[in-house]
Order: sequence, then structure tokens, then C-alpha cells
Amino acid sequence: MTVSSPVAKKRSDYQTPDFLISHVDMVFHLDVENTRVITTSQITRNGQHDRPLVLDGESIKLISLTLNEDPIHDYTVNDEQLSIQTSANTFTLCVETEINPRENKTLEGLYFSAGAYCTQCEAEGFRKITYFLDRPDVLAKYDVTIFADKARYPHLLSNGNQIGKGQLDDGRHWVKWQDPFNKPSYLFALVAGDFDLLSDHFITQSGRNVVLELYVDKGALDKGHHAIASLKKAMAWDEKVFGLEYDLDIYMVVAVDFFNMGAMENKGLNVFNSKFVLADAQSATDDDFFNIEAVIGHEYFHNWTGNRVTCRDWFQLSLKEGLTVFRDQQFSADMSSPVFNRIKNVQIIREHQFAEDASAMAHPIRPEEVIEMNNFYTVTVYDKGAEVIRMMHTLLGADGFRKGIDLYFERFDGQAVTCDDFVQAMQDATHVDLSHFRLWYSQSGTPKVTVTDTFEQSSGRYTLTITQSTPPTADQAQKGALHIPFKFELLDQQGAIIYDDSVPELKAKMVELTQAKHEISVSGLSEKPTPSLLLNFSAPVKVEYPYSHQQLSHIILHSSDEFSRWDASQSLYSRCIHSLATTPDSPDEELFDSMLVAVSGMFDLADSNPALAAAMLSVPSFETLSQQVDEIHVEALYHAQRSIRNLMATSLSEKWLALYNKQIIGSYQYNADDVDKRRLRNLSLSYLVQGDAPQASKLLSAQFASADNMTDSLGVLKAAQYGPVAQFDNLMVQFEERWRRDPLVLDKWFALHANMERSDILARLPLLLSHEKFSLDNPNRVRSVLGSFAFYNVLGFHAIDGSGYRFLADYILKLNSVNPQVAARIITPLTQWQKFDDTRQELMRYQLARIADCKTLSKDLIEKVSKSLN
Ligand code: 0A1
Ligand code: ZN
Repeated sequence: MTVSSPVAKKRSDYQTPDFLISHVDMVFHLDVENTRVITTSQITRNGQHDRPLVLDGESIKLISLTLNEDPIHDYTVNDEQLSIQTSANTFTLCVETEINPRENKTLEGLYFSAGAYCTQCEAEGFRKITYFLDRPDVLAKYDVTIFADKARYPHLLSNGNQIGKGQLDDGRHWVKWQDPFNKPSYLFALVAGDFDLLSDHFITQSGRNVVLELYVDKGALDKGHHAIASLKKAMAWDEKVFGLEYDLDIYMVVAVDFFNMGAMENKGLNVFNSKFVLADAQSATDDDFFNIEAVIGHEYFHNWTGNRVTCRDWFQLSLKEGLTVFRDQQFSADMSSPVFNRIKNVQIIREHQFAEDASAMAHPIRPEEVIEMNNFYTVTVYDKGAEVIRMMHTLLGADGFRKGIDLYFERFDGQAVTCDDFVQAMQDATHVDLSHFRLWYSQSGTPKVTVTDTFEQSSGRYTLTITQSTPPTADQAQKGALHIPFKFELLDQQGAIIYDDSVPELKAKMVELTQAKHEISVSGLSEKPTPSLLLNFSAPVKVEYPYSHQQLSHIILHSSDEFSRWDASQSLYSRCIHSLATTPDSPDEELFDSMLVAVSGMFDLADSNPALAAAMLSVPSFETLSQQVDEIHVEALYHAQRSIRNLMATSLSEKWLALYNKQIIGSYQYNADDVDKRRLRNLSLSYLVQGDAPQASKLLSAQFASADNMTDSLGVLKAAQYGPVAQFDNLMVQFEERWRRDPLVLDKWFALHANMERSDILARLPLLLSHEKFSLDNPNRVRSVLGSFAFYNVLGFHAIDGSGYRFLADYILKLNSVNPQVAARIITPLTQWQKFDDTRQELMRYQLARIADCKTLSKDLIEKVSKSLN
């Protein structure tokens, strides 16, 4: 079955705008059902032509239209555009529109939720507020005046600086804002509501005082301190590392409960999903604290990479997102454990980005064709985009990269530019030829780097042969060889690194792969070395080399690169798991024994490098394992992973107990040492429970009762999933009773339920969705139930009777009319059917076809479903 698609926009069709807008004056009269917006724009014709002025507009009512104050009669309007025929070259256009924020459940444009008004304009939401040239290459200065009832909405916020305010006799008040910087419409923001306000300040490197304001729900002030502290760290870091200083006198952050994504970098007025702002020890986990710092950093860094220099068109999204993710990753690494951060980055690539490449939604980091832009806020554009920036950082070195960034801002500050412009600046600043490297922007797919080696005992000559190839993807059949910075080292049998200055690649610990095949030879070795490959994951590729398990153990112990030590541990587990999955009846005892010996050694790292130890002692996720095989055998793979974990749990139970008991932690503080200890302790706990250790049940209850923080409480619940059902259920009930009034914690409870491995999970899910606190209007809730189930409940979602797929499809059809953007995100697991067995493929496609049959399907879903069915 195929679906007819709405027309796709192509990158190659880019045209400069027919008109430009220099200044916009907006007046908002806020009302929950009838908000009036009067937009006065100064417009000039761009070049000589007689084409009409075509403005974007969606789901808004046109009230009036004047040009140089005269009513316009010569216009046409449809569901998407307003077209005005005029011969004027410079003119003032005034558009009055009416919108209904309460009805707007899409959370794009201006919406009203939880008692506050809020906007979300990226990518194309501004057109739901007024008719406009809603494209990122139209940059204007904005003045915004907001009128609203003072008692209900004491805070009226928009971008830039407040330049006036006043009071009306009828209980309304107004505030006027002016943003001195040119910006595209997607960075416009307005917020109105009754909040608690946390204020602080930051003195910039040049001595300017910047007021920091954090707006949170009433009563949540105590949960804002970590976000403010993170913001100050991010501001100082960007000055230190990139010489970039904040440019306005005020920086505002508003936390809202209803938000489609993580956060949004609107100029001077960031809007955040409250999940990435609010935290205290009782209600937030260490991961939450970490994520808040990272997302606060990410949005702050956008002020330069995104706002001061923005994207020419949406195909260039990775220009700002890949670069800003890279910047936030570097920031996080500097704030905590570099290796732990790198592992996290790589897990996202291996679990989600590789899966996207293998699916019908495969696309390059700079897509060629888009139907609905919201579908392209992807792990490919963001995280693979960041890997591409990181490779440039590797190729140019930190100093070269900084020179490139400096030149980029020197050339393009205040402009809307392309990915090519960025790479050109990097190239011109360093004189490193990046012409071949640019292929990363246009080629999709996961390259495979295959390494083989030979050793000639008589001459001591060792030769590495490295080949690369990229399998075809759904969007692109032909692939070329990429420019890949491939870091590696050779270890001798004592674990020392082999140096040979006459071999440039060995000296640099890197070979720049540019062709399909490369060879590197070293002479004079007395024994065959062990190659440690793709150090620090120097490129987003898959590597194949026929390691023996002794070699993997050798790398675990000796590689100079901590990431590679972890990576070798994961390869060892993967090997055990795949071996057990394929031959469950004749387990490879020797392999398992050598794995257990290696694991045993990892415990010794717990004191000296607890972050690395915790990562090494964790087995690869089902998602990572799935990307290592051509066909996913769901039950076999799932149970093999569980069995290997079980083997580690039971064979090493004393070590787990000792590790658990060794983590002595005082009252809760979010700092690197304590985070590592809690991680090790909760990891040990889950192994103890899984291994059915005699103390397990007591430890669970004791930790649950004594925990003074969410990390340890949740650690208990997660571990308890491996234990007796009754105890888990009991703990969950207690947890719900305590936390039912805290939406962010309740999301965790919902997610735990949705992830439960139970044969009756499909019967339980409807109960969860009929819970009084569940609502399809709230994206966080939807993600915590439907998202967790579809992405992570392996056995439930992939139930062989198709009930998991049907369940997801039912709710996607419901969400389609409420919030298409969220619906199109959580459909992802259903679109990744390609690697499953025939029965499941058929069942998944059946549900996709069912969705496709919906007569009122959103563009977002049409794009994903039609690609998946073709
Ligand atoms: N630019 C934001 C992400 C974002 C994108 C789209 C949104 O709504 C449709 C919201 C936020 C970021 O990278 O943080
Ligand atoms: Zn971003």
C-alpha cells in the first residue's frame, strides 16, 4: 500500500527571498480564545521583479490588511499563504490576525497551557501567529508590545530589552520589548503568565553586567538553583573556550510543563521543558542534573551558533544544531568525566543514529528533501552532525578549530548562512583542504571500516589493511569513500604503545582515510601487536576487525584511550551475547570464562576510575546489539543479553556485594565523586537483585527507606524490576503515593510501568492511559508512556501477535489530531521494521498501512509513513 505524499521541498530549489523585512512591530492583545495580533512590517522588494508578496500563514484568521495605511483589496488567501500584488518597492504592511491559543494543542505558534501563554516558532510556527515571510533568511528587528490581564498574567515577556510598560483602567497592563539584534522569525518568543522568579547576574569578561532571570511555576523556586548555576558555568565556559560573550543585558529562561522538545533558544528568552530546568535532590536524579546542565548549555551556546549566525534555509539545520551539540558535549565533558560523556555521545549514535540510517528515514546531516521540517530534528542532523564537527576538530586540532570559528564569526555575524560557508571558514582559517570532507554533509548511511592485518615473523613486518564502504540507504543508492579521521594505536604484548617515528600514521596515532583502501606497515616488530582501533570513536562508523577475546581483554587493560577500553569491554559482551543468541544450546564456555575474568578485573578500577568502571561493567543495550546484526531475532537476542547479565550477576555476586557496600556517600550532593559512587552502587544493586543474592530484597527495602535522593530511590525501582513482582509492585505503589503531585517524578513512574517486562503488559497499558494523570495533551506524559513502551519495552512492543504494534498505532491515530509533531516522533520504532523477521515486518507494516489509511493524516505522519511503506 502506498500513500500519496504532499509535495516535498528540495534543497536545490533554494531561492533568495523576493522581499526583505527590516523592522517588525507587533502588538498582542492576549485572550485565551481570541488573541489579536497587529503586525506592522517595513518591507522592501529584493531585486528587480514584479512578483507578488507571498506570506506564510496557517490556522489564523485574517482581520485586516493595509499597505502604507491603505486597505488592500488585491490579495488572495488560502490555507497556507497570503499573496499580495503590489508595485511598491518599499512599504509598510500592517496585518491584523486573530488566533485561538487555547485550542492550539500542537504547541506550535502561540498556545495556552497550564494557565500561561507561550510561543514556539521553530521551525515554522511563526506563521501560526501572523502572515509573514516565515523563513530563516529574512532577518528583522522586532518591537513587541503585549497587553494582558495583570492579575492573571503579571509577567509579560518577549525578546530583548524591556523599554516600556503601563497600566490600563480595565485591569490590563502592557509591556513593550525591543530586540536590538536582527533575527529570523523562528527566534521570536512571547510568554505571559504568573510565575515565580529567580534572579541572578553574570559579569562578562568585558565587565558587563547581565541580568539572569529564571521563571518557574509558582512554588518551584527552590528547584531553579541548579539551572541558574549551570547557566553561569555555560556563560563562563563559552568565553574561555571560544571567546564568545553574551550580547544583551538580560537573559531569561522560562520553564513550562507543555513543550514538544527539550528547549528553545529564542533570542534572550529561552523557553524550556520544565524537565530540563527544575531539580532538587528529592525529585531529580543525577542524570536529570546532568541533562539540565547540558540543555541549559546547549540553548545558551545557540546565542552565537544559531542566533548571531543562523541558517539560510532549513536544510542547513545541522549548521546550528550539529555545531551546538558539539559545543554542549565539550562543555559537559569539561564539567564532569570526559570518558563518561564520550560514551554517552557514542551510545546515542549507536543506538539511535545507526538505526535511523538503516531505516526508511535515512538522510544526510544536510537533508536534500523535506516534507515536514519538524521531522528533521533528528539524531542524524543533531548527533551525527556533532560527530562531523568533531571530526573537523580532530583534523584541524583545537587551535585550528578555534581559528576557524573565529573566522566564521568574523565573516558571517548577523547573517543567515550555509553548512558550506562553515566548512569554507574552517578551511580558509587553517589551509587544510576540506573539499573531500564535505561529502559527510551530503552522504547518508553508516560507513563500515573493515580492518585486517598480517604479521611476517621473519621480517617483523606488520601490515594493517583498512578498507571503507558505505552500504546503500533508503534515500541514496550510490556511496563514495569518505574522508575519515581514523585514530588507532598498536599495543605490544606487554601493553605498551608501539612508537615508530618513521611511520607518520603511528606518530600521529591517526590515519586519514580518503580512499576505499589504505595500508600501513611497520617493520622490526618482534611479535604481532594488538591494534586498538577508532580511539575515542574518532568517526561515526562501524569497525570490523577479527579480534580474539584475548586481544579484547588486552585492550581493556592497556589501551591508552579510556573510551577504547570501554569499547573493548562492550565488544566482549556483545560477542558473548551474540554467540549465546545464535547457539543457545551449546554455549561457548571458554568465551564466557574469559569474559568473566576480564569483568573481574574491572572491579579493580572502581576506586581509581569509578566512571569508567561503571560504564565497563554495564552490558550493551538491546538497541546497540540490534545494530550489530543483519537480522534481529527479538527473543533470542533479548534473552541472551539477560543471560549474560545473569551470568555476571551470579558468578560475581560477592564482588557486587562488596562494591555495593564500599560506596559510602554522605547526604545528597550533585558532584562528580558522589555521582560515580551512586552509579556504582545502583549498578551493583541491580546485579545483586538479578542474581537473586540472599541480601537483595533487604537491600532494596533498606535503600528505598533511607534514600534522601531520587537517584537512589529510582535505583531501587529499576533494580527491583529484576526481582520478585510483589516487591516491585509494592515499591511502585509507595512511590506513586508519595509523588503523584509532582508531574516530572510521575513521568518516571509512568515510564517504569510502560517498560515492565510482563506477559500481561498489553493489558496493563490501557489502565495506565486511563490514569487520572495521563493526558494526550501533555508531550512529556505521552513520551513517558508510549515513547518508553515503543522504544524500550522490547518484548512488549515486539510481541509476536502484533498487539504492541497495534497498541502504538491506535494511539498514534489519536495523537495525530492533537499533536502531530509528537505523534511523528513516537512512530519511529514502527518505521524501523527493516531488520526484523518476516512476521514482524509484516505486522509492523500492517499497522503503518492502517495509519496511512487515515483520511486526516498530518503532513508529519504522511512523510514518515509513506517513506516507511515504500
Ligand atoms: N532548536 C531547539 C530545538 C527545537 C526545535 C523545534 C521545536 O519545536 C518544533 C522546539 C525546539 C534546540 O536545538 O534546542
Ligand atoms: Zn539546538
